[in-house]
Amino acid sequence: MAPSLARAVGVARTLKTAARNLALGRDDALPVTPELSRGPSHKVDADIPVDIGCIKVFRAESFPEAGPSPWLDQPDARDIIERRLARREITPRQAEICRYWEANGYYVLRGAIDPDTIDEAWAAYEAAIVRGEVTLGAEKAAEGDPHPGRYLNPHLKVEELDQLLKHPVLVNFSSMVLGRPAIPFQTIASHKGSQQSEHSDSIHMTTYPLGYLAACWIAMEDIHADAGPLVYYPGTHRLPYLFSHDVGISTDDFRERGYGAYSEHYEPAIKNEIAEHGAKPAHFTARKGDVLFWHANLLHGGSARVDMQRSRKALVHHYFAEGCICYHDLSASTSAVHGPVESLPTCGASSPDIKVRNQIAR
Ligand SMILES: O=C(O)CCC(=O)C(=O)O
Ligand SMILES: [Fe+2]
Repeated sequence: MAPSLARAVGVARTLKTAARNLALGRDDALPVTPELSRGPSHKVDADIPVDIGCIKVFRAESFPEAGPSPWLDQPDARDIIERRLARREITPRQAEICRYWEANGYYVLRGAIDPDTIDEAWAAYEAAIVRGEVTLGAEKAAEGDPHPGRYLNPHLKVEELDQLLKHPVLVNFSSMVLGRPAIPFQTIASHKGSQQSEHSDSIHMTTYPLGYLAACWIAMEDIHADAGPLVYYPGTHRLPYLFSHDVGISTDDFRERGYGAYSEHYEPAIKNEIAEHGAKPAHFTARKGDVLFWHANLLHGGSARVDMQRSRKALVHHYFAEGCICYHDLSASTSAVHGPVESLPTCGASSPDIKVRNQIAR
């Protein structure tokens, strides 16, 4: 393509995405853009209230089996979508997305972020690496692997990535599917395919009530099929949630052996689930700026890197919903979103629900 034509195509694409972003950002009958500056919250919006200060062990089995489930996980989600559409609380386009999400547990928003925003964000990340503010490990997948490893929470170091985490299209989409304001939680930047075994993010970031986590994967460049694209299994969000306790990882086990215990127990259990249910993989071969959103329990991972030379630049965002307790089931610890452990309210300070408190503390 001639440079001037390429530039014109680029400008047209940017304008088209900007127009769509405006529409998506504004078209938000359901989502409410949260106040992003808010500090840690301990208010829990659940059918059975739980006092965060009384929980001794942050594991799934410590919490009551209680909802409410996110609106699109409810048995009558389809009817709720149609009712909300009829009341004009959501647009026909949002209804279509919600129906798709309910059935498949993911959604691909093509061209969600304009290429210029992507390039500026990635350039800022690279500049932080050059300045030594972000240090990447080698994480070599094989001899001659030319690409560096992943970085957790780069948005804390790079302003442009923090802006992207708060991008209205991403926050509003997540708020819409969660049915509550989405709060930015965590980011991961990668230059290459992770080849990470299949998992549900809910074992890494669990919420009470369950299901109030949404993730998105932003293609920071065009993603080739040989680069080890994200692999995901449509419909698996409906399988039962699997936690450490369910696969025989005790708190001591994780403390002593860490992710060795996870690889030994959790990963094969997930592979079994996939095989047993005949779940079919899909691969996110994307154009720069495309975004894949997925449900708290959708099984996914990093597929094999066929061509080690190919990069796979991406950012993953995780958002959780307002009014949840977030914790790390494997290590049985409360999430940093609630602030330091010392700052958690003391037992009895935040909830009057004595019955549940006794049950939890037992
Ligand atoms: O990027 C990948 O290959 C996997 C990322 C992932 O599973 C996650 O961040 O939740
Ligand atoms: Fe994941």
